[in-house]
Amino acid sequence: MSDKRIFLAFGSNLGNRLEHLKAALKYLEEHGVRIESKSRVWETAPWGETDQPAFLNMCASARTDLDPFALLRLLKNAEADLGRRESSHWGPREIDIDIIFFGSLVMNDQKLTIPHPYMHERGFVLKPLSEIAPDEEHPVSHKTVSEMLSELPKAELENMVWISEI
Ligand code: PH2
Ligand code: MG
Ligand code: MG
Repeated sequence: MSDKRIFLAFGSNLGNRLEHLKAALKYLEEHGVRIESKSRVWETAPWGETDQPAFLNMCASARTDLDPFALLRLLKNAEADLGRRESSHWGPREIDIDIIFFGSLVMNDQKLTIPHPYMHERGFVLKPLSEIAPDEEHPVSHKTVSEMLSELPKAELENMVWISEI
């Protein structure tokens, strides 16, 4: 069994958003994902589908023995158990947990793309990620998280404020 370092992004914009983030971290700890570091929690303007409530977003690094598909299944189970209902692709959700990096793995499967295909465009991922892993390299572009963050359009970071520690 190989132990991999992974980075996850969390988001919630329905119900008690902070409690959803806390419950997600607890759920993962109880199911074989060892959380190693956590960013602060940021409130961010909705991206993609803009007519929906503001999100709370955060990132965490963790270690796991699970393979990528087992990890994806666990994240989907966590989302369902924590009360996530069906919504549109970029629509509102109680909790969303996405795989950003999985070691230095690169994969493009119908069900799972790693690294996350939009991570380099999203302030709500890169800003929290930069708090815990500024020097982590994207395995395809070889840019660090800090570099990707500095290349974002300014507007992408304007509508986000940090809310609390977690
Ligand atoms: N997630 C989405 C769509 N839009 N916007 C923000 N600010 N934060 C998110 O986590 C988010 C989003 C779909 O996963
Ligand atoms: Mg998402
Ligand atoms: Mg998701």
